[in-house]
Amino acid sequence: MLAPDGSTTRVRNIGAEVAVGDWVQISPDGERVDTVLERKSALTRRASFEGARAESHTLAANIDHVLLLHAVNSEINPRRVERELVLAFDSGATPVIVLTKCDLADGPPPTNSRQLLAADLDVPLHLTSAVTGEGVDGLMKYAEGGKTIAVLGASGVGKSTLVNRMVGREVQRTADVRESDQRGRHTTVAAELVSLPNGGWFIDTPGVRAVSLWTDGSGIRKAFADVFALAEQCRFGDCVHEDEPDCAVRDAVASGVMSSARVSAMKRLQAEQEALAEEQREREKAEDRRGFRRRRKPN
Ligand SMILES: Nc1nc2c(ncn2[C@@H]2O[C@H](COP(=O)(O)OP(=O)(O)OP(=O)(O)O)[C@@H](O)[C@H]2O)c(=O)[nH]1
Ligand SMILES: [Mg+2]
Ligand SMILES: [Zn+2]
Repeated sequence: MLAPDGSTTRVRNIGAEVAVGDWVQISPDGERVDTVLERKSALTRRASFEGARAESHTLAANIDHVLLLHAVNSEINPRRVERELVLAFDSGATPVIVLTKCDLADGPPPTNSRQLLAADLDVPLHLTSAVTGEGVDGLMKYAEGGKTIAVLGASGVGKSTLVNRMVGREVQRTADVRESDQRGRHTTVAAELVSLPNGGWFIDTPGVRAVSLWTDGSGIRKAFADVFALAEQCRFGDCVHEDEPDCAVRDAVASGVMSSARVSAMKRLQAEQEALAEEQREREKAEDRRGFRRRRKPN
């Protein structure tokens, strides 16, 4: 943890849910975290361990921009980018798409969201190379004025190499990807807050395998703003774009204006969000019942 003079200090953290980037109050004896101050934004996903009930995992807190990193020398999966955009919009920070390793590009890399997602989104897209330095200054500006940027991406896409390049020396360990499939080795194992030369901050994060949603649906509305704009023209206000008459979304798919894969992806994410909401409601009910039994138990 960082003291106001810039030095780091270690305290025990008993019971408090703290993420990298949080502001905390420490007990007067300097021993433990007393309070975690309210977050202005948080990059949160559903915990990914097997069989997990609805639990959240915050990767980084109090961030201004989330950089979604993808390497151009492997195929970029638009469905994964969409999921990451939902997560990033839900965080309350501003998403930025970053295509890394441009020095290794076979063909011309996509230069805008339409080429990548078959959608015109108001999300900036940067091409970078940590080897040549191309595009790195363009990312630095997101941290100007003491701002915080966090990165999100699969292992091996170059998150730690990017922060090293921005700092100008090796502050984070990096490792080669597997030659066969370009996968990384999960070199970064915990999120780290790194200070940048321009006064801003960079939160390096471990590679994320599966991006599971932790959302109330608002991130989906923003990440699929194009579909939602079309849906305004559907005859029914609650159209789910299946077999309703006069559905503007299906018409747009039929005429080739809208990608059908994109609409299907949106529906899958909405179903995932609804399942999560249902799980959370069940859980709250179960907790209420337990609380009720405890209250009734004679002491
Ligand atoms: N050619 C080239 N290689 C790069 C670039 N950026 C990163 N790499 C290489 O990609 C490999 C993985 O980079 P890392 O920075 O460790 O990847 P990471 O995203 O931090 O991975 P995890 O910590 O495992 O999540 C290293 O061998 C880097 O040298 C780049 O712009 N160009
Ligand atoms: Mg790393
Ligand atoms: Zn419709």
